Amino acid sequence: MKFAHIADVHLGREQFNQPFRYDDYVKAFREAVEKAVSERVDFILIAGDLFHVSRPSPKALRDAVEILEIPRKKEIPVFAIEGNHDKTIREASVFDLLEHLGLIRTLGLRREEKRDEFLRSKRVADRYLVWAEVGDTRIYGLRHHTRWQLIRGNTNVLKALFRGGDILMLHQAVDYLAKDTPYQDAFDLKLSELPDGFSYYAFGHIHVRRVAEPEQTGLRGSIAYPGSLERTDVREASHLIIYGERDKRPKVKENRDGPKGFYIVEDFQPEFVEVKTRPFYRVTVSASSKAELKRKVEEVAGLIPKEAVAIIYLEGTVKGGISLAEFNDLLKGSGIAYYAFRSRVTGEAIISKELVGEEVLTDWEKELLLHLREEPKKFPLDEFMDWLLEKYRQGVPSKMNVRLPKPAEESKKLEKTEEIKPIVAEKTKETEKKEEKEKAGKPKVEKKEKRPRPAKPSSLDAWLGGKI
Ligand SMILES: [Mn+2]
Repeated sequence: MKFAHIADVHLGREQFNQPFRYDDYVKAFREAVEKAVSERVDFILIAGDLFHVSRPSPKALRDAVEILEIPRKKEIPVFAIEGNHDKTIREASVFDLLEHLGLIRTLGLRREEKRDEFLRSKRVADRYLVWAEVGDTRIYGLRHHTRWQLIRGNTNVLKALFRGGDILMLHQAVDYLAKDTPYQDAFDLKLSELPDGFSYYAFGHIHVRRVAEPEQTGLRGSIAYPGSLERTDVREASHLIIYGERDKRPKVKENRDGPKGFYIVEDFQPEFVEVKTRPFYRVTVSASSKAELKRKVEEVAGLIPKEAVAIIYLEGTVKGGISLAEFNDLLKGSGIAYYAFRSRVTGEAIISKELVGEEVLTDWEKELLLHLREEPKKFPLDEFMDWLLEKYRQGVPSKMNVRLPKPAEESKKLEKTEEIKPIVAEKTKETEKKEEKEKAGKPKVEKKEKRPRPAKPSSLDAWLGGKI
């Protein structure tokens, strides 16, 4: 059994408002799918963010249809989940349309039962869990959810839904693999929160390539992120040029997170397949005067290939600071496909940003700032509101990614403010028992159903905060 694992395609994105960047994203997807098909895979997985937005343009949709026709003609099924960029709470999504055309099959919790050559369904609360079977390989998946939807009190929705199988496809950032990525302090799941018993964890969301082997994690299978198919952020640059204040000449090196592509997985072992992408240079030029910055920038331009994208950071302490307008026309004649300057130059007597961050802001304010700095697409308003409400529910904690309060703690709070009713005491006992069991490593989430509950009927909908 052999399959392709692709993630974070972001079709429809026109990076830097450059039409050629739209084409680059389409080309990368076409190359990945063609390579997968020529490898004669049994199926293709798309682990979220096929599109850059949940309502793609007709052009992006046409390109997706054209490319997805390639595996369909060879009768290679494509299984997909929605990512944070392309999920929707509307009743019908673009994924439904592609599914209707027979181009993809969407896995996860769905409103309707799905059964065909590959899809199987099981009723869960008021939804259907839809998974795929290819031969004797069982593939499960769930679209992107926020941490606050997945881990609610001591209910872990993932562990409740998934009790093992061959492949688990998710679009979430796991802390263990998020080091040195934008998700380092904003992960969705801790390693221990992943359901065990899968031979391969086909993940998306982190845009750089990462694999964690079973020996590292203690899980049955590897957790793998193929990374985005094209470069979505300067951190994913192919090359780095550093021209420091004391350097006689610039240093050029390849970025460890530079190569882009996807995995071909055989016997649950991922093998990286590179996809050709446009060179992308991240340049840092440091100097103590405007004239020196300009001279160094012109010198560096000779090292950047014409077809490249280049983001040039200007650094140093320059009297009176600089205006980027004076740099924007500097490389006009260079022929470089796209370049942009970012200034980190400081005038004198500026309070260190680090000092402000460390000394003045509380942890919760730092986290808030971190979220506000995110692109709205990456952290949409509805998720931000979820997050904010959850923080307030917890009484604005001071630690990042704090553990959610355990029901036992909540009960204690109740005891202080209200009369102790027998039912509260009973709940606490049961919760304690449950916690002991969890400590022993056997979470039994279905027990929750037997606990005294409010009049509202239990449903997965309620677990997920009314949004699936
Ligand atoms: Mn993405």
